[in-house]
Amino acid sequence: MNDQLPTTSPFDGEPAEHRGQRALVTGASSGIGAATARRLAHEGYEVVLVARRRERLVALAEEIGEWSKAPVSIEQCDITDPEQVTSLRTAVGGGLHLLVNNAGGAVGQEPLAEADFEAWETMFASNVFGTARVTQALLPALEAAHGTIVFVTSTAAEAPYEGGAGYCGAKSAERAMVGSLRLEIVDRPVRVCEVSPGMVHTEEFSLTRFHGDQAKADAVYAGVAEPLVADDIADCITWMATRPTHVNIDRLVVRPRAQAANHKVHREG
Ligand code: 8X3
Repeated sequence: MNDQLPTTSPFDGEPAEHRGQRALVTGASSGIGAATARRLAHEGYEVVLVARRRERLVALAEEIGEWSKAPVSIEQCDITDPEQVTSLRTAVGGGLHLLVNNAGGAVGQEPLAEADFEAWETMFASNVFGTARVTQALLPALEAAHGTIVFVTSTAAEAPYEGGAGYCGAKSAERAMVGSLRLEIVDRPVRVCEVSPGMVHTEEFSLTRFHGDQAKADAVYAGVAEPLVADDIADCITWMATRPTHVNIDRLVVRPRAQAANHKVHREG
């Protein structure tokens, strides 16, 4: 056992007893996904952590397992690989109460005139096709449990910005999927929700976007007194999921106070 791991929940109050519900979080290895897994575990969900990086999932499962009263498990899966998604469906089996479609992200911020279409393919593979495949694969299990799906989109889907054609396009496509799905399954007992985060300072989002260039990644948040942190979005997701089951929160758009719009960010100094 790693004695660096916390032995108490990072949240106020005792973790809830196991509520007999199971939640699956994609992209759980860092950022919003990891924060959401912690929050849901604190609320008493049995959490299934899904991501490509097994060692990160193991460390997070150990951390949560130190204090959570509900079981936590891991499923290594690259959601862009159809065979791995099929295996995930088999591993999950029946009865899933909550799916958090968080895996995805941005790669590059070039103008269209200089766009790297391999980066676009990477973005569409995870944010759009991978998310669609996971949703399709797990829909029967969600329906069996009268479950909820929360898609983590982005304010990139609210309005395009310069250099965002690929990412804004992918997140807009994901948003369209959310809207279509909600219409298609209105007669079934599954809620379809969306959280649309603005500027969230996480370990990896901007670093990935700028191909590991830490200075460029840091510049995104420069002078912003309080960008959102991953747990702010995890808090929103947990709130949406824990409303009474007849209440469907269609979409929450969440930005830091200093970001009034994609283009309007107050920076100090
Ligand atoms: C994150 C928000 O502004 O980088 O999805 O597109 S933004």
